[in-house]
Amino acid sequence: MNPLADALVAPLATRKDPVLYRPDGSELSGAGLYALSGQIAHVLVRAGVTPEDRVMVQTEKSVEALALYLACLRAGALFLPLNTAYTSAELAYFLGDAEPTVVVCSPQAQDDLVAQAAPSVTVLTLAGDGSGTLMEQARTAPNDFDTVVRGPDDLAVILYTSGTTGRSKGAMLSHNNLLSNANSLVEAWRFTSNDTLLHALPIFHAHGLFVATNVMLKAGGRMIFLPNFDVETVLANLPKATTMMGVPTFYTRLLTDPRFTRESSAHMRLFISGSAPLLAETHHAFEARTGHRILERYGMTETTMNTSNPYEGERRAGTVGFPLPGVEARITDAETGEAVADGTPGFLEVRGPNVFRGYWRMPEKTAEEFRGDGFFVTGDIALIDADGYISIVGRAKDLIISGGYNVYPKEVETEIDLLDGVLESAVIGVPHPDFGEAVVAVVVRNSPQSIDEPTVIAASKEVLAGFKCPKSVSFLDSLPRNTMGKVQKNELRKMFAGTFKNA
Ligand code: MCA
Ligand code: AMP
Repeated sequence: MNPLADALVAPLATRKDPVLYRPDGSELSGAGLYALSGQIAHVLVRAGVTPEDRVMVQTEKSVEALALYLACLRAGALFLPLNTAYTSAELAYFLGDAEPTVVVCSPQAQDDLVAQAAPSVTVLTLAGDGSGTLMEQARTAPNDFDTVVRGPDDLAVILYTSGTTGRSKGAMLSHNNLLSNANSLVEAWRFTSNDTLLHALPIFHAHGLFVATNVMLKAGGRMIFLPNFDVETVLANLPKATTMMGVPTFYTRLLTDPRFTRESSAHMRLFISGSAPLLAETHHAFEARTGHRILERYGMTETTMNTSNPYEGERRAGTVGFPLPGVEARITDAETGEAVADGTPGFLEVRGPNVFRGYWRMPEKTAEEFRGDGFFVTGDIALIDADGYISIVGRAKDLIISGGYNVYPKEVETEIDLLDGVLESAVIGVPHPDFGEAVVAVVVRNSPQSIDEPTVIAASKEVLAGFKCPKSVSFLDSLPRNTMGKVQKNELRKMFAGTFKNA
C-alpha cells in the first residue's frame, strides 16, 4: 500500500491516452508519465534516498518536474518544492532546516547549491525543457519501479510557508491529508475523465500541486501544462480546456482582454478561484462578460482546501462557501475562544482529515496553532451567514497576499531595517488592480536624504524573492504608534490606500 501512489500514479500505467499537453502542443500519455516517474524514482534511490528523506526541488514547471513529484511519492521520499523566485540567501535557510538528501535545481543554480549544500547532498539539475542531469540519469534507468509501501499517516510532502516571525515553517502533509482532499474536491467540483484542466499555476504551492494536479490525476483527466500564466497562451489553449483554476489575478487579467468573451468561454464547464480574495466586483464582471459564475474556494498550505462554494446551487460572490465534506469549521471569539453567534466575525478554526501533521521540527509552534480539541487556528477572520456561507473578512495574522503569493511583512521589514540610512520601517499591503494587494514599505530615515526608494527596492531584490519586494517606498518622519508603542498598520494602510489607484 502507498495511498497517494496507488490512487494518483498507479492508474496512469494503463492509460494510453494523453494526460499532459506540453506548451508546444505535444502530448504525454499516462503510461509515458508513469514510466518517467519510475525512472526518476530509480535515480533518487541510487542517490541514497530512503523513505522520509527530503527531496528539495527548485525548478521551472515542466512535465518532468511533475514526474519528479510522482517519483517521490513512489519512493516514499518527502517532496519539498520551493518557489523559483527564492534567492540564494533564502535557499540557505531551507537547506539548513530541511536537510535534504537530494536537491534538484535549475542548471544555472547548480554551482551555488553545490557550494551551499552539505557535501553529502546530491545535487541534480532539471531545466524547463527537461534537460539536465536528472533526466540524463533517468533515461538509462529501468521503467519499472517497485513502489515503496507507505501508510495513510505517513508524510508525503513538506511545503514551506512563511510566518509572522519571518522564519519559514515546513508544513508536513500526510498521504491521507492530500488524498482525502483530492477525493473531496473531485466529488465537490464534479471532475471526471472527460475534463481537461488549463493548468497555468506554479507547481511549488498547494494550489497548483494539490488542488489542480492531484485532483486531475484522481479524476483521470488531462492537463494543459503551461509553464506560467500568460494571457496570450491561455487564450490560445482555452478551446482545448473544459476547466480552469487560478488566483484572482488570472481572472482580472483575462477580463482586460477583449478576446475573452462569452463565445470564447462558452464551452467551459467551470472556472475556480482561490488563494486570495476574489472581489465581488470581479465575480460580477466575469459573469457579465462570460455568463460563468466563478466558483470560489478557500484553503491554506497547512490544511489544503477547507471550504467551497457549491457546484450546484448559488455561488455567492464575496464568500468561500461551505465546509467541504468531513471538514468542520467554527468561528470563535479572539479573547475567550468561545464559539460566536452566526454573523459575528471571529477566528476561523478548522478540523478534519485535511489538516496537516504539524510544522517540521517545530513542535512548539505546532502546538500553539492547535486548540486542545484538535481545531487548527487558521489566522483568518471570518463569519458564517444565516445560510451557512462563510466569508473571509480579514486576517489576524500580519500577512499580505500579492497575486496569490503570501508575503509576511516582518521578513521584508527585517531586511529593510538592516540598510544603512534606515531607522525603521513598516511594510503593509495596499489595494492593487493587478495583484489584489501590493507590498508597500514605509520607511523612517536616519536623516532626510540618507536613502531613497530605488536603493531600498534594489537592496530588497538582492536578498528577497521579487514578489516580496516593495512595489513602492514612502518616507515618513515617524511611524504612527498606539499607546502601547505598536505601529498602527491600519493607519498606514489608510494613508497609502491610493498608491496604485491609477496603476
Ligand atoms: C511576480 N511578481 C510579482 C508577483 N509575481 N509581484 C507581486 N506579486 C506577485 N504575485 C513580480 C516579479 O518579481 C517581477 O518583478 C515581475 O512581477 C514580473 O514577474 P513575472 O514572473 O513575469 O510575473 P507574472 O507572470 O506577471 O506573475 C504574476 C502571477 C504569478 C501570474 C499572478 O505571481 C502567479 O502565478 N501567481 C500564483 C501564485 C500561486 O499559485 N499561489 C498559490 C499559493 P520585477 O520585474 O521587479 O523583477 S497556495 C495558497 O495560497 C493556498 C493553499 C490556496 O488557497 O490556494
Ligand atoms: P498559504 O499560506 O499560501 O497557503 O495561504 C493561505 C491563505 O490564503 C489563507 O490563510 C487565506 O488568508 C488566503 N486565502 C486562500 N483562499 C482564499 C480565499 N478564497 N479568499 C480569501 N483568502 C484566501
